[in-house]
Amino acid sequence: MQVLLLVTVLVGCCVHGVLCGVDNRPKIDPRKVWDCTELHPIETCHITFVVESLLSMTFYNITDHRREWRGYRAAFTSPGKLSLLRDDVHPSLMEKLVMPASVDGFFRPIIAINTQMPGPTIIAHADQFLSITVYNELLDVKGISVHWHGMHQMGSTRMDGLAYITQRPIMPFQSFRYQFKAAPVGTHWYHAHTGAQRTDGLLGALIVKESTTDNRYTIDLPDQHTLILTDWFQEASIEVYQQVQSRVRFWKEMQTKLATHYTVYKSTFAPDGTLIGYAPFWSATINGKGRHYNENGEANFADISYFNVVPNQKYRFRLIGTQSIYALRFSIEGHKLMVISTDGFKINSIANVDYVILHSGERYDVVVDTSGKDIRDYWILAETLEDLTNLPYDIRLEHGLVKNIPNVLR
Ligand SMILES: [Cu+2]
Repeated sequence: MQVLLLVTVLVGCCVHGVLCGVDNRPKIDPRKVWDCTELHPIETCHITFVVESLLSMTFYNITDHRREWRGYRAAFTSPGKLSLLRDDVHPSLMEKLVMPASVDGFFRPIIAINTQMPGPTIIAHADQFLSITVYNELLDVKGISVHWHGMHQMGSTRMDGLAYITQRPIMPFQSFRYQFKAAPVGTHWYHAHTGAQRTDGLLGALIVKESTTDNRYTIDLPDQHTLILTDWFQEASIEVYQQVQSRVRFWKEMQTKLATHYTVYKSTFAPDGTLIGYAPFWSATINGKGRHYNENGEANFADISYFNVVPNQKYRFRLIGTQSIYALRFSIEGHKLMVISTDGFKINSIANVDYVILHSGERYDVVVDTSGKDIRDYWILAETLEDLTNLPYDIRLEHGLVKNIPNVLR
């Protein structure tokens, strides 16, 4: 009788997956690029997104497509070099670990897709069917949805990803399968369409390739030359939004000073008087990497993105603006740009452009010509547009950063 009872208890545990090591979480596919163009255009491309609450500057171990619960916090100890903060972890473990994003070198809650931020790049044929299953594994028990920015969704309105409008949000530990045709061609993206989740990292590039190559450029590698630009704050997006929308403006300084002495951040403006900074700029990143600059203009050790090119070629670079507040002026040191398309639409090319300005949601495809250039690294710049020349000193100090130079063309 005693034996029978013991067996019953064990079976009960297995059913709930608690003691038997059963993990019911969806499996994580770690690939950074889902290249659906490897399939025939009439074949449906099946993609899986696992959306999770993770931390920047933290490594995770993925074994058998499942992420271990514990993370390993890291720091930049010299320019671009990450080290684990715990010395009881064997260094060889680091090679096995993955970091969703180092962003600007600061530790912060983020939202990752398949343990990556930004999420994986999707590359599709024109008119190819995509089937994307999105699992909501967030810890904060909120619904999510994913909007496919730029997709016309002809005949598939229900797949537009607008929570409470075209679908119910995907509730915690549930999933939703988006099925739609990748059209029109061009540089597009996807992002959360609920609350402030987009600017915490629930986003990525969605590239729909033309069937023929445009002769204005020779090399089009969306897996390598897609640049996701964003502004990045120390606080989770919901805190930034709450402060700004409650009309108290931004009061971070108050918490470190006497209440009688606090300074609320004062908004900054463009040279033409346009309000552009209602929360202080902190950092900008390209593809989840960038450096933070302090009030003296000194950069920290955070890693930056590198984009490989060779001489005497014309490359198509695809720029995607995904910021929450700040527009960014994009340029490449020593190179003029040729703008060939915007927001996914081809335009009559505009050559000899010094810079393009990207607001949130905007895309520009530019041709970078490497002919006649010295062989060396060139800075890629993403700068805010604020006029800081006539501001009182304390606001400059609070504002911190004048110029952000996060990335390199090499
Ligand atoms: Cu959008």
